Amino acid sequence: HYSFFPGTPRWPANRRDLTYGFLPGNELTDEIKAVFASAFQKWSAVTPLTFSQTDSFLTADVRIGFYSGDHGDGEPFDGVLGTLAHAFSPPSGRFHLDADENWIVSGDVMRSAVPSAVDLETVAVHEIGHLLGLGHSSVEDAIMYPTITSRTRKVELANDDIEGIQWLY
Ligand code: TQI
Ligand code: ZN
Ligand code: ZN
Repeated sequence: HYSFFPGTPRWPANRRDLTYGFLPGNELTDEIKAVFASAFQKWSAVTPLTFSQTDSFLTADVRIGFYSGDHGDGEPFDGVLGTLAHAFSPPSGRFHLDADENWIVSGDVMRSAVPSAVDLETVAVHEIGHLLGLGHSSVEDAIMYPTITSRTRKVELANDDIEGIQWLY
């Protein structure tokens, strides 16, 4: 079953059209940006929320960046595997990914020759759930289930994810 953060934080009713921006300097390819667009689309399809990319990182509602190791928020990344990414509850909008992961952007993560390959969209869909206010779920098929077996791709929302997000919005 789905869960929420303590106090059930969510984006307020007057902030349902959210912008997202990428950390300047990360120099992300269009292919990587398309992965994030697809991940946001999974959640906008089942809520009144919309997401659009902005070039103004500092004023974006959701700020996405790839960082290595200690990056100043008290939750350092740890190199390959371990923590892959973290996102904070509403209305923080901070969405950080570990730059040291072997991110798979397109192609089949299950067939990757790299044992530590991590599917970017799988992690993005999960972290956006956190950004919107979902905690972890006890349902194994849910996007918000807290663990994943390696080299897995899971990007479709389960009924449990949809019920949780529709309770919030
Ligand atoms: N990052 C953890 C996560 O997003 C961070 C975290 C731990 C957390 N406890 C939390 C966030 C409690 C909110 C509330 O869950 S992670 C997965 C999964 C991670 C893990 O790097 O471990 C995914 C990131 F589910 F696959 F294990 C993304 Cl998809
Ligand atoms: Zn961080
Ligand atoms: Zn999580």
